[in-house]
Parts: sequence; C-alpha cells; structure tokens
Amino acid sequence: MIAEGYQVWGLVRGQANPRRRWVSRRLSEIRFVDGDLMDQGSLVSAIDTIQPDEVYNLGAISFVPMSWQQAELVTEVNGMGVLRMLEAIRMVSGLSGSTPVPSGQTRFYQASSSEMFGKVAESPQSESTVFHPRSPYGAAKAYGHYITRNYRESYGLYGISGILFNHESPRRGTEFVTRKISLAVARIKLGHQDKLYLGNLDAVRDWGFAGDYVRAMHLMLQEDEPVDYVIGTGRTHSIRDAARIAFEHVGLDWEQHVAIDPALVRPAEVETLCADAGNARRALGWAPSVEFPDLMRMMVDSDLRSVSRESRYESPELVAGW
Ligand code: G4F
Repeated sequence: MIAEGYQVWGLVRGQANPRRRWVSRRLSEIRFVDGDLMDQGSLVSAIDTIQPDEVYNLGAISFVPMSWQQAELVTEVNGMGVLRMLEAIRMVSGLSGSTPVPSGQTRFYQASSSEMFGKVAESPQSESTVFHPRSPYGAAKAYGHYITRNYRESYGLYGISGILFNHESPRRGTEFVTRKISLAVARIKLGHQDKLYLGNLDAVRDWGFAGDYVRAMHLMLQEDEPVDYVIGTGRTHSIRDAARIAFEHVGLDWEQHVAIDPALVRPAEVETLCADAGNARRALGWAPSVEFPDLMRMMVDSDLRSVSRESRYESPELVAGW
C-alpha cells in the first residue's frame, strides 16, 4: 500500500502496545492512531481524525481455540467490533439511509473467514455456500459478515467482505499449525528440540500465501460496486501433508518426530475447507502465485535462519504448549 502511494495508518490498542514498535522498526512511514474495537467512541474519533479513503478491518482474536476459552470476548471483538467500526464510518460519513449517499465515502473491507463454512454444506465453497460455523470464532465472523452486508443494504455504505481461506507466511504466529510445524522442523534440525506435538492430522485446509491475499483485499476495494469474494487456491492438503513436506525439506522423516497430543484436538473441528475463487479470478483477475509445498519450504527456510541467528529461539506459544 505504501508503495502504491497510500498514507497508511494503524489502529493501535492499549498502552505501550509492543506491536507498535515492531511495525515502526520495519515500516517507518506508517502512522498510528489509538483505538479499540471494544470502544465505540475511540473508533469514531479515529475515523474522524484520519478521514480514510479505505478501512481494512483485520482486527480480531484470530486463533480459533481461544474462542472456546473466551467466547464472550471473541464475540465482542470479532463480531460486535465490526458493528462498531461500521457505525463509526456511518456516523462520520453522515449516512442515514434516507438521504443520498455522499460521493467519495470511506470504503470498508471486512476480513470474513472460511471458518464460517465450518461443517461444509458443499465442496468447494463459494460466495453462495451456506454457513455452518463450528466455533464461537466462526459464529462471530458470520455476524461480522452479515452486518457488513446489512450496512451496505441499509445505508448504501460501501462495505465488502473478503471470505479468505487460510493464508500463511514466515510472519505467521507460531500458534497456527503451519508455522508451528516450520519452527519445530528448524529447531529439530538444529538440535534444539526432539518432538513436535500436534492435534488432528486429518484436518484438510486450502492454504495460500498471505501476500497474494493482501493483494486480493486491495483489488476488491477498487471495484465500482461493492461485492463479496471468496479467496483461496482451490488446492487442499492435510496437516499430515504439511508436516511431511516440511520435514522432507530438511531431510528428516516426519514420523520419527511428530506425536499426537489429544489436548490439541478441538471440541468441534472444521474437517475440510476448499475454495472456489472463480468469481475473484474472473472479476478481479486475481490468482495465487505460490503453491503450498513452496510456501511450507519458504517458512522452514525462514525459521532455519531465525533459529540459527538466535540459537535459543523459542516462542512463548510453544512454551505454553500450543
Ligand atoms: O492453523 P490453524 O490454527 O488455523 P485455523 O483454525 O484453520 O484458522 C485460521 O484460518 C482461518 C481461515 O480459515 C482464520 F479465520 C483463522 O483466524 C486462522 O487464521 O489450524 C488449522 C488446522 C485445524 O484443523 C487444527 O485442528 O490444523 C489443525 N491442527 C492440528 N494440530 C492444529 C494442530 N492447529 C494448531 N493451531 N495447532 C496444532 O497443534
């Protein structure tokens, strides 16, 4: 976005948030505004201060297992937080539903999720597939999806939802399965760890490269009319495949190192996800550029470099057992 000439602002929650420093060190052009998806007034103030052309709501508690432990909090942030952001844009833009929509209004992108499909009604999943969420996280995301559509229909607000399937990169949090595997493979290869504990190896996901998915989000908001799109590769792999590819990349046999921890199996699992992103391909000209085996290898290589640099590289999440 910065390369395209945008002035980018980040909404920062909480006092002395360490991510602010992390982002500033890498992208000094980014400016920050304080705000919290749990606090309506702070969002109105942020939108009023910046008067943004485009708002990307990627703010969420994104780790699905957390949503069984703190269901109310996840619902507040991931569901009600979307409503609060829409209200902030509506109020500052003066959208009432009965007066004409002003030109040059703020455009809103909501990060919807393939978790909404949950116990899938059909395969692959497209924009018209019915939702059956399997977690409080998925249910909250479904609310965010529908309320975005409702503000579009009620107030003429330019709001869209991108239904993104799993997207990964070397920056992925170490609690998510691809990065948990890539970091463990690097640590095992370099002699810092022996076993990798995982949950359900049979779950199947449609994984893509996060950089491609960010490009899709931007493309969606440039359309004349607001339309929701599914974004994914249409290719699937199991957790077992992901582990095999990652261990093979460093010349190790995954079966020698992977063990099952039943505590990591979820109360209700999303067994399989596979995207039909045909509409995005046709309307936006979007296509993924990285195949999943190459993505896993990219993540393992990055973690090999990190672990070699900091020989005791250990993430708090791994220490906590996730
Ligand atoms: O990597 P995961 O934790 O991602 P999950 O639950 O699919 O959610 C991610 O993608 C969603 C889009 O579909 C986003 F909305 C969401 O915010 C997040 O980014 O788990 C993937 C699969 C699951 O089926 C899980 O049961 O991997 C399985 N798995 C098996 N063992 C494990 C583990 N997942 C984790 N995190 N850790 C394990 O040890």
